Amino acid sequence: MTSTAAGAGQQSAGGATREAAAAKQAGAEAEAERKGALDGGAPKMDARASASVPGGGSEAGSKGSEDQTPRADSPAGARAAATKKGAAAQEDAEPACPSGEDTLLQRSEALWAAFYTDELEGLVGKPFGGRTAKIMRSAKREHRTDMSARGWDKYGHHKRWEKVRATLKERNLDNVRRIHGDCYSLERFRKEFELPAQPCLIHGLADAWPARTEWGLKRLREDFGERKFKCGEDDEGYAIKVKLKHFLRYMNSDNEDGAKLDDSPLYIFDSHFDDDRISKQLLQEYRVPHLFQEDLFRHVGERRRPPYRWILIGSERSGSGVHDDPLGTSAWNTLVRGHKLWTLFPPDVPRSVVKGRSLVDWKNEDDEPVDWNEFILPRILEKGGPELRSKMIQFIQKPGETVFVPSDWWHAVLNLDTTVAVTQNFCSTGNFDRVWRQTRTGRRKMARTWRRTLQLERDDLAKRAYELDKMDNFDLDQEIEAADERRRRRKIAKKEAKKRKRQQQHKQHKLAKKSDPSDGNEADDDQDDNDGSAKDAKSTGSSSGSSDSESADGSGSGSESGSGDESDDNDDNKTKNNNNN
Ligand SMILES: O=C(O)CCC(=O)C(=O)O
Repeated sequence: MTSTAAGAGQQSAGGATREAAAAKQAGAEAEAERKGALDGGAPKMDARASASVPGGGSEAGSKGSEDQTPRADSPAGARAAATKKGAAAQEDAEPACPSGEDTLLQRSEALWAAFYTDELEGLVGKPFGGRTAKIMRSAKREHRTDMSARGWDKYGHHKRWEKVRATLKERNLDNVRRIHGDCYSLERFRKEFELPAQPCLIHGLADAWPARTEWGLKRLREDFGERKFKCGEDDEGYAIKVKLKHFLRYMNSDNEDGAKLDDSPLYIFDSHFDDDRISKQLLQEYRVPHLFQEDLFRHVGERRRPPYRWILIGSERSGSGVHDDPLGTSAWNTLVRGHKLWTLFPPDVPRSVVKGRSLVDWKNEDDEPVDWNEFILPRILEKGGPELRSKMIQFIQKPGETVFVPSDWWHAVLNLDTTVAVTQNFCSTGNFDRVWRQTRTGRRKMARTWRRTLQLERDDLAKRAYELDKMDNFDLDQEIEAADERRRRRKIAKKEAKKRKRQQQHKQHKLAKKSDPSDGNEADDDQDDNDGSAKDAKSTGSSSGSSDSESADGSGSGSESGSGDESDDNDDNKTKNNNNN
């Protein structure tokens, strides 16, 4: 076991860390809360809540009649309903906040440290090696073709991780606004956070989720171990999938192929929640919080809409590189296990500044999330000075907490320990303008379908879309025609280039034959054909040299580019990405 793992294990086994000892009282409180969550202390989701689980298609506020009172199926809504008689005015329907909200929410710095437990310690399973190691090596090779599968520890992050984690904790600004979900109706939340696009950390939204008790690694392995989850992407953007049981063995291993030594471990980031029994089961175990029920992409249809919900399982040092979310959508992200360090910058900070690629010493460094947090961000801040620093929001998310990321905010996330989370992206009335403007250029044909269905279901928004187009002098139908024409021309140009290449090769062969008449046979023609087939073989991305039916599955079945009807030249077609986007 590495020193990193041992450190985490001690915290877990001993039930106390140095910091926790220093804040004994606070730590005890935290431990009690943690135990409550892990031992089944969290209440089960009530029947009404489970009736509108994510897969259930329930959506408040559809057809333009946004429900302005707290939802009756939220804890706050239930309380409000119980205490209010008759039709109370909407303003009056704001629920009472939990007592001592401020002190409860502004937890001491030492408190979160007490939460460090390494669930992996309790995960007794088959040892990592042989076939599993081979599968994971293959996944690594496909995910990082620029690196050898055995070179994932070359920057030695694991050796200094405890120190780095402590430094990150000290450096953490902890300046996010914290609220309690019970204190907010959708209307109030929209006014205070969605419309002004202000990030926040929300407590209490997941208290009734079965996931809080059920999404321990042991149970996930027992029930879903045989299911494949996406843990990376190959160079062409196709999903790399492995069975959960293999991934968990990888996470739990400190041998040369294991995640405990990897600088930036593979990260499960899976959006395929739609069709199989397991997805359905997972969908039953959380619910879309009452603040995020409006889901306007729903009108595009389940098959056609862009990917929008992901389950995330990652080791310490894995994470998400700095990015903004696709098509101007906002996101909520609820952590079920572990701790995540979040860093956010507002949309007005340029991409090149937040990425900081010019500040990387490429010979000796990488730009994975762990590198960005450890070295690149301090350089970005040094260069950007106090003005940039004042724009940054940074905090540590703990189990049960939900982060709201408004449209177009840059965000980077580093997993500080073993984490399990769920996240969904959405378009609502609150961010519709931004999403429409990006969808009409990023997913033109889908935008046209969407506008058409909105006309039936939310005519106010269909009208708003036309209004925005008029304002910006944008003609969607014309754009689609122009894009089709561009695509047609590109196709022709490609075909012609291929033809020219073939003719040239043919000429060369002929010349060669002339100068050496003995060297002419059918193999020459085969040569031409091989060009194409070699390329096909590469693009299937199958794991090399493995006869394993369970080798990392880069077959492309998991491509997440949505409908596939338009491969527009826009970044926004890309999905949310782990690691480096
Ligand atoms: O790794 C994470 O939890 C962050 C996920 C994220 O940034 C995203 O889904 O856009």
